[in-house]
Amino acid sequence: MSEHYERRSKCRICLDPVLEDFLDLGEIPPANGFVSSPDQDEVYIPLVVSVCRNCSHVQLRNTVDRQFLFSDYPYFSSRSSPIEKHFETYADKITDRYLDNGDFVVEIGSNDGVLLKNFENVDILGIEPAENVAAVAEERGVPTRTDFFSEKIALDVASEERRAEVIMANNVVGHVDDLQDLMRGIDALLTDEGAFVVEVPYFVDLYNGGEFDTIYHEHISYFSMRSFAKLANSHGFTVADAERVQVHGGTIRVYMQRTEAVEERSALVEDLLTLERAMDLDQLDTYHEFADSVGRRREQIRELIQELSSRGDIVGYGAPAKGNILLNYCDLGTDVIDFIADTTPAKQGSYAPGTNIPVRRPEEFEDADPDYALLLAWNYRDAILEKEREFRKDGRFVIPIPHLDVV
Ligand code: DWN
Repeated sequence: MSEHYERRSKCRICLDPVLEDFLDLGEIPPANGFVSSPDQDEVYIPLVVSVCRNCSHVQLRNTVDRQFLFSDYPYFSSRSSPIEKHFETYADKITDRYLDNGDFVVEIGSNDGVLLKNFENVDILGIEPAENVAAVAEERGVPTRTDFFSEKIALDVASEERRAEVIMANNVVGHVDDLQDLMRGIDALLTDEGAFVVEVPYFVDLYNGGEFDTIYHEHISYFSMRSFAKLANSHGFTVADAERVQVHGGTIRVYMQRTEAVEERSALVEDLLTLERAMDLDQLDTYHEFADSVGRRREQIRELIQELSSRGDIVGYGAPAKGNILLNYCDLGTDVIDFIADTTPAKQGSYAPGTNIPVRRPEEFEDADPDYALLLAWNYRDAILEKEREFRKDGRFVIPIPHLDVV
């Protein structure tokens, strides 16, 4: 075991020791590990993806120390306006579907309070491990406990406050190594009729879109509906409903309830299980073929960027975690990318992990007026192409994912 990560042998859902590696993205620093100087030492960690030969759950071979990853976190959900809008709609849906005045709502991994701040007439509590991010939530009036969620924390909250009618976890459950402890915590904190609502990138979208850059050390699990059903059922819960949501490159939102509280499971749950079977996601060959396609995409991206850099200046647009995976895996550094522009003050003035490409304010993108912009935040393509109409009069965006394109 390294001081920063530990190699797993057992599947995190079925606990069987039958993991098979299928994709190796190399040794890369943590995707949100922005550094203050190009001379700063960085920790390179193997990024290897495995699939369980028993239950087909896709997951990382190595678990990185969560304090190392999340204690001082540069990602603030509110810095991406489309995400703000997404969570406003989300809060309305949860309120209409589950809540009465005075109910108790908890969010695990609540970041800067971007979702909880939208709830009214209910008691709210965020649980967020990154102290710097939790402080922003508190400033905006979202009571936040700075902790990693666990069964112990759940029992503590339930005893102090009461049990929750709704617990939400958005882009968090994929970050959790001990899923069994997580579910025991949900069982301890949720009311008998309550709902555990989970939003994570959907593996079907990752697979179909070739979204290899969304694979990074923070994302331990890559969920399918089959994964969720198995995890829920092993703890007395059922996936009662689900929906696919177009954020972060394709997301699934699942609604879990205690099995005895579910009158009827929605048809979409069965439809997604059928879709996954039709994609042969229960076959090992499927994953090895996916890995081959990722290797081909890497070469295509490298060749295009090197060709374009011989014709003009290229800057990165957005400094998302996934962008750092793409740049490191495709070996694209300061030799071809001049800098990266990003709206997040915590990232501006830093250097991207591994490549040490400088991260600068959006104003410097306007001043530089480059020939090409590599859209690292491709998941916000429509909003950004609309916002940058002026640039596009003579500049071009390079879209790397899901289809390599120059627009
Ligand atoms: O799971 C996670 C996902 C959901 O969010 C977290 N582990 C970390 C984070 O991943 P990410 O960094 O890939 O998220 P985003 O939201 O794709 O990051 C977008 C980045 O681009 C932000 O740093 C903000 C920036 N941005 C920008 O500079 N201009 C975003 C927009 C919309 C813009 O116009």
